[in-house]
Amino acid sequence: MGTAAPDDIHIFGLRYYPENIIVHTGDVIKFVSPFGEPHTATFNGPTDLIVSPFNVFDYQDPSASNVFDGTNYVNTGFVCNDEFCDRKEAEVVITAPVGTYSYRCVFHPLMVGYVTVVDAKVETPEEIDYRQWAQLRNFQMAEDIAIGKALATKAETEADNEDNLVIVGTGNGRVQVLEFFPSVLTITAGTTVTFRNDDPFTPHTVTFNLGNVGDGESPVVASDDSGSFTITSPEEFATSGVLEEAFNQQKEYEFTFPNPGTYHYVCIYHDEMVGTIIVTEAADK
Ligand SMILES: [Cu+2]
Repeated sequence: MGTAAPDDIHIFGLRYYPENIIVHTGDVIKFVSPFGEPHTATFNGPTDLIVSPFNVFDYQDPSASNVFDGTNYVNTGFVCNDEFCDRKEAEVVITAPVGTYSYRCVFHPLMVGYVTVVDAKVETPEEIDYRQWAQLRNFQMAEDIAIGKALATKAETEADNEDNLVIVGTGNGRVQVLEFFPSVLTITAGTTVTFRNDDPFTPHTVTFNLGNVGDGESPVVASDDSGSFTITSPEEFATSGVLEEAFNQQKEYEFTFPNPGTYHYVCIYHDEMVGTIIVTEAADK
């Protein structure tokens, strides 16, 4: 489940690798998630994910049975390599008859995998040559990393060409790029910066000084629900709240910086995402 690019851009594939697996009745599929992003493998789960992606916590725990007979609900629960999940791997026993079955991740509406059960007399690719499996997996990972790099280049170019714009991650539902573009932006005092999430399916926040959050404040609730907020000092807590088109249609937030200083911010969901705004004296002072 999921992949990551080896170099400096944080690209994550929202896909099962391989996406399609061929098994016999009685085989056990092991789902492993090596990264922090949570996933599930859910058979006969919810179908309204794109409409209401945030009912996902209903699916946090594994279903009572991990035996999939072709018609029943089976859910691995949250799987990831992070304290957020109880487990890094999960197994599903396939007892379904010959046929093709789909399953999906309740977190990521476009993440769908397929299990094809073949007759016992038919060899599966694993039996023919184990390397075929690895090759397919690697091919699909390489494909997604290339998509991620293209998305990153597009975001980088767009942010470069537009003044005072920070792109808060990008993605297409199958691949997510967890970066701020640019990660360091220098502006003069009094400038307003627009922060825009270009990934319609991944929630992000732009949060300054999480350590100084006050009573009754929360990083997921915008500092001002008008869509813009003025930050007066580098120590002040401020947040955009959740930016995600599919969830709440709030994909942009503006912050104004009247005072010089170095302002660090993070996305509370993704450790990879850290950014800095450097505010210099206004030219006319
Ligand atoms: Cu994020």
